[in-house]
Amino acid sequence: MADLLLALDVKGKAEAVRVATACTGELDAIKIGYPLVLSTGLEIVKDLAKSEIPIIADFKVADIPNTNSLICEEVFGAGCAGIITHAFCGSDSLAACVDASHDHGGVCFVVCEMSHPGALDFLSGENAERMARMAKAAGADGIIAPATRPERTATLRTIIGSSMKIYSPGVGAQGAQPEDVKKYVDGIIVGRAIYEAADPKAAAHEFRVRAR
Ligand code: BMP
Repeated sequence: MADLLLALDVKGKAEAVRVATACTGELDAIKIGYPLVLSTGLEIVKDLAKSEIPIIADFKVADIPNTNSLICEEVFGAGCAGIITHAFCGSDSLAACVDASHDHGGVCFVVCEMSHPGALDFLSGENAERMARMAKAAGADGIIAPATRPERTATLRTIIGSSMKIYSPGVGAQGAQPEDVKKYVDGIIVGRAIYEAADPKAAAHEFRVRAR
């Protein structure tokens, strides 16, 4: 049984609030990222907070430790419940992100293997497994692993164990189905297949039911 996270990659407050409001009751969390936040500012977090579900900032943080900590300060200060970081900058940068998240009462998820085909160039295989071990050692709350390669997500699950969560993108527009990964993960991340649907609530409802 997996939760449903909406990847709200729309532009502008009106559209973001329209989709989030339409999906009320069907979502377990909303993931926001650069497309939305660059078009609205972080104030959008307060507008989305009305939906009373956690807002996770997918900023794929990838910098030196001090900068990572400063980014976390802004994200959690704005009201987010979680942040998504990269691990490839090294264990000190990763630890800064995890520690700052926990200091602010939030959670930190670590990108290990990405869902798109180009991930096979670098963000996959041995590198992904190494980053999963790093995420576990850093005390991260979970990892991001691909629904498009469920066998890889299953492998990463064996590395992190059951005490950490896995959120999995790639369902819907990228071709994966909830049934492909739901037994390995704690949540599926769905964007376009919900926010571009004629009836986002109905689409979200269907994904939620299929993820259960
Ligand atoms: P969509 O369902 O529209 O393909 O959106 C997927 C979301 O998950 C996007 O926000 C994307 O940035 C994110 N994502 C992904 O697709 N693959 C990854 O490996 C990591 C991601 O964060």
